[in-house]
Amino acid sequence: MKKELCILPLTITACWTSAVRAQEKQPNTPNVVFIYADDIGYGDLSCNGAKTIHTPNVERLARMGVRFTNAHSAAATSTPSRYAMLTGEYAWRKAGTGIADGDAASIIRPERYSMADMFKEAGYSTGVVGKWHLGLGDKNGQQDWNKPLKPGANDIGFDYSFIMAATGDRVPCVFVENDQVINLNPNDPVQVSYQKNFPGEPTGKDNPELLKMHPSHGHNQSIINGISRIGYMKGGKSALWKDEEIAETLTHKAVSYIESHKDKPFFLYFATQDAHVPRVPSPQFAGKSGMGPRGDCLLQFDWSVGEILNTLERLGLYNNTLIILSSDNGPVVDDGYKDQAVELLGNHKPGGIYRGGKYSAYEAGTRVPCIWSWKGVIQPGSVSNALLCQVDWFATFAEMLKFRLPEGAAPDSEPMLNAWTGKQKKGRKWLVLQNSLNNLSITDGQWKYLRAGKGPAINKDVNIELGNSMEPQLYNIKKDPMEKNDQAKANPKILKKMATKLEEIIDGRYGQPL
Ligand code: NG6
Ligand code: CA
Repeated sequence: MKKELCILPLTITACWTSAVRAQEKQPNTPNVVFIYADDIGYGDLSCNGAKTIHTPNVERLARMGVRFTNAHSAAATSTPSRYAMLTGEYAWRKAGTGIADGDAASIIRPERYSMADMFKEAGYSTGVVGKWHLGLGDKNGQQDWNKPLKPGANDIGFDYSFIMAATGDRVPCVFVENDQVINLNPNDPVQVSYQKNFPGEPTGKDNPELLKMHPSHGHNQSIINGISRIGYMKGGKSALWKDEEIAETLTHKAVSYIESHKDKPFFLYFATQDAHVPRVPSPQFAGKSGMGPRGDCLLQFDWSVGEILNTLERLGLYNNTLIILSSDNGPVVDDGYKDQAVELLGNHKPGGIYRGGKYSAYEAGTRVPCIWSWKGVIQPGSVSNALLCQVDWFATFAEMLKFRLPEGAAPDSEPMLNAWTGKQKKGRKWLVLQNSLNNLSITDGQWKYLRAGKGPAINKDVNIELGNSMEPQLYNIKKDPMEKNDQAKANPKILKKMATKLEEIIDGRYGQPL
């Protein structure tokens, strides 16, 4: 299927003049900057009550805008959250949207109408900098990393991309700029396999003596910069990133993107690697939090936020920029490396008061930090308890731009501009969420029903309750936000109502499967 760049009733002229319209329609066409953290939990930031970690730049952003207390990522892990955010479709509707390997093919295919497509059509420049984790290339495991990796971010609506293919702990450990691995020496090509090692290459499993950071579980394959990763890679020495420089590199790219696009509307999706594993802060932050590398990476994230804010302020863009900060899923302490995160945690509660964490169907899995700031439109320093989800950003931006989406685009995304700008305290009527095993839950803001599903109750490696159970669960989230008292047996009527609604939403898809 070919992507319809502009469908009826939009006329070709409307398309052609969209850039002009975009400029004229202020304040409906603010610049949009996402700062999207990785694995940073609700309780990890001082604006949400953290006491032992101080994140002043995030606080500064919160003072400028509205801070949400009940905003969710669409899933409890990265790939499905990002998929849902950029397509406006719940990821559980689409096979192959689980945590992607580093050699996964493009998960959002070019024919899919994405959020970036919409911004582009509305006359925006569109850029993505940072963690991608949505696959690259045409076929799983078949990429030639020494040639253009197509399709990629530039084929789903981004004019500019500077990305990590997957995650910091997955090979290949290289940056990809506009489809091409950068700093590559043609005499030392990159090879990647998620099947088997390349003969003679050391691994974390067989050569622990070569490691500067040891895995606690998994992460024992190719060794890059003294850290063993998921997957095998060989070659590309000149292209390898240095882990302690990732935050700086990405932040500087994001800053220069803003600088060079300041004169017309732009959309920047800046996805940090902090505080995902492996946590290797720059010397500026190493040892500064007293909580080990995880805490240091939270400070580093805050620094990145500060750099973005300083840039927007310096360029006089505050007045016409919508700044959004959030995270792709909840927090995890030990996610596979012995980095002292558990030992040095002290009283810090990465998920705030909430149960579970990354991977989990319980609240801490998806209830993430979230701030929207837009000078002149959003009341500074406000707080909203509305039930909201990142899957709605797509339709909300369409509402903001007065942009008519093509039929079938963003099928699960609800336009909620008044809620996201803090003007209305009511959020979603129903929200469906997924944990790492695609077990679904549904909430109406008061009740939360967890559908029965297979899987362990706890992931012992990461020490997180996943919410999987062969019995359905029901919690009164309003009265019992910590999900302590399962009400399933006591409230069969509510249980049935929630279960029925969930099945209805599962069955009633509006768009066409691609
Ligand atoms: C898990 C990894 C974890 C992390 C996660 C993805 C192991 C044992 N664990 O499979 O370390 O990489 O995938 O995280 O390999 S996410 O935030 O990108 O979804
Ligand atoms: Ca994540």
